[in-house]
Amino acid sequence: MAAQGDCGQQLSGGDAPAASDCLYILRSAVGSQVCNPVCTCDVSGGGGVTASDSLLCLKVAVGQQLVLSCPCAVTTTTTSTTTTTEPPCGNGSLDQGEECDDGNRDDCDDCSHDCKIECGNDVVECDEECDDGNLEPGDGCDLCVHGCLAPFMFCSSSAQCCTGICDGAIMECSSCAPPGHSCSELACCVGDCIGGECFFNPE
Ligand SMILES: [Ca+2]
Ligand SMILES: [Ca+2]
Ligand SMILES: [Ca+2]
Ligand SMILES: [Ca+2]
Repeated sequence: MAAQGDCGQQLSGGDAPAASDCLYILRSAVGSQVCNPVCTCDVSGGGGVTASDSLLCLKVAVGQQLVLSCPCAVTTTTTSTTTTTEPPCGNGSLDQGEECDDGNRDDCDDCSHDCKIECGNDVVECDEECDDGNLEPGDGCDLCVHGCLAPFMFCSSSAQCCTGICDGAIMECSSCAPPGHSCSELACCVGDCIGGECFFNPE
């Protein structure tokens, strides 16, 4: 909505300039009035206040659909709404292309500055002991902390295995005792437990 002081409206406060406003512009063009600010009388935007500005004003005042374009920040009808767009990453909600959004742009808090999950990206960073590119446990790296090895994972010592032992014959963690090993704590993988030791198919 236009108001007094808007483009062309030195006097009136209506939606469009009134004839009295246009007369004011004409007087200003001939120097008998002073527009304040001057730009509000230059309704054509042509630079300077002229008789043609008052004519354009008059056309609008009588209802012609013409656009007044005063070269000042104030305009007749446009109200500009300023929308502040927050940066999508760091706004706390998951937007397109984001793996996470923890509401900040900091690294090393599980969600990186560019909204990527830090653990599981196959890059050892921050305070990660390891990063094997996944979040699966049992493969030696469990949520970026050194972890134990699940059965059938390649191993070099039994201490690495989550359960059971490292089967030295195949170098895999085994949750059962292979032949030749003690069956006091683990059941035999194959064969029978005879005298505390696993024997494969003794028959
Ligand atoms: Ca976001
Ligand atoms: Ca973060
Ligand atoms: Ca990582
Ligand atoms: Ca893993």
